[in-house]
Amino acid sequence: MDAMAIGREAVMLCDRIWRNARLATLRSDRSGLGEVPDGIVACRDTRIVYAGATVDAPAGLDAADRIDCAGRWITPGLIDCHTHLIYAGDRSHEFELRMQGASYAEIASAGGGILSTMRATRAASEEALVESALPRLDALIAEGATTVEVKSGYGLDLDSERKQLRAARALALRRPITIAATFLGAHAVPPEAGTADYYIERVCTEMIPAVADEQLAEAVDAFCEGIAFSPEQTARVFAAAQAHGLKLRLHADQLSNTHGAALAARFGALSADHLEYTDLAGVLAMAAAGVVAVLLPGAFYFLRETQRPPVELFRLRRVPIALATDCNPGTSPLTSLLLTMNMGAILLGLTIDECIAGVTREAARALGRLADAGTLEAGKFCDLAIWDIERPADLVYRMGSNPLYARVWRGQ
Ligand code: DI6
Ligand code: FE
Repeated sequence: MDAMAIGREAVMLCDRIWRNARLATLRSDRSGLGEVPDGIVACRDTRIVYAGATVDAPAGLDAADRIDCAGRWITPGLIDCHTHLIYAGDRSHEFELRMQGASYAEIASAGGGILSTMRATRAASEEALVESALPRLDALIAEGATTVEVKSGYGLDLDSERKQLRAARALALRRPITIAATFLGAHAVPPEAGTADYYIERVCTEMIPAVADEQLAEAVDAFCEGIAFSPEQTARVFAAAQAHGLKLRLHADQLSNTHGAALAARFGALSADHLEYTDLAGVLAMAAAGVVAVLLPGAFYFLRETQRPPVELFRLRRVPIALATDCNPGTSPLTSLLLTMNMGAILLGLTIDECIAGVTREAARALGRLADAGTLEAGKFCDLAIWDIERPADLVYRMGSNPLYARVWRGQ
């Protein structure tokens, strides 16, 4: 081999390199946040080709575009793995009623709650749904979000659910963001359905097959709760979803213990979410099945819940913990993953590292997207958040200020 060929082989050219940075890689083969005090991230064709210590970088790694991060911290782009971002209407009046003493359940049974959002969502065009969701999405993006899950569940008939899912996916055409769409037809019983059983039948035999056929969602979720659907009805939804190759998520044990966590585990769901009332048996089942616990401190706060999810048991049994906004008009009008992390620490007792992992690596795991996102590792999408902070704890500590310096989605 001649010298030139050797020289050429030694050069590993990529599109862009972020250098002189401190990294929180979140790699699970490293302890804590997988911190690298003097690191670089290199990107080619939307994917990371190297993320790690500058001294360990492959010889000859170079790029035309080399960005000096001046010692700033880089984390994986943030991931909001549980939102109801697409909806129409306004529920601030219900908030006023709640502040005057009405309960969430009372408002719901008086025709408010999910059904009031359903009426507004049915009446809205797909474009209007996209437009009204963009400010909420932009708030998440402004804090470094690069992947956002979006659920349907305010249409509650096939055409309106389709419209909601199309609007969710259209968000990705309007902003540089990865959208993961989830079908939540089993969110509430629409008035025209009569009984819950009849509606669940429609969900299983008409809606799920159509959603799967048209590839409108990658996962199916359900609201398993005393005020919503029973474990038995939820099991029917899960069986239909599995028959159509869709992933499973579950709103479980939020307001009471209906053994939703164990049900999610029995079906091999990716995640069970909320989990305030989950008991030891539920935690053990989740641990055995590898179900991610998605904790939603925004809803816990907004509903003034007092029963905390069993965080110590999750830790002890090594159940992965993710955190998300649950952004929705009724119980968590929250569009900040930074504040979500702060609430995770203060209200739920999570550590700093658990909070940061909860909106990156573990959120990716909850979406079944760990191969593509959630850590700074070669092969994953180059989704980065670059922060003006001294220590990672700054991300969890602050309330209401945003230290994001730059956000990178797929290398751009
Ligand atoms: N759990 C919740 O807290 C929300 N949905 C759900 O499944 C409530 C949604 C709403 O009130 O609009
Ligand atoms: Fe939710």
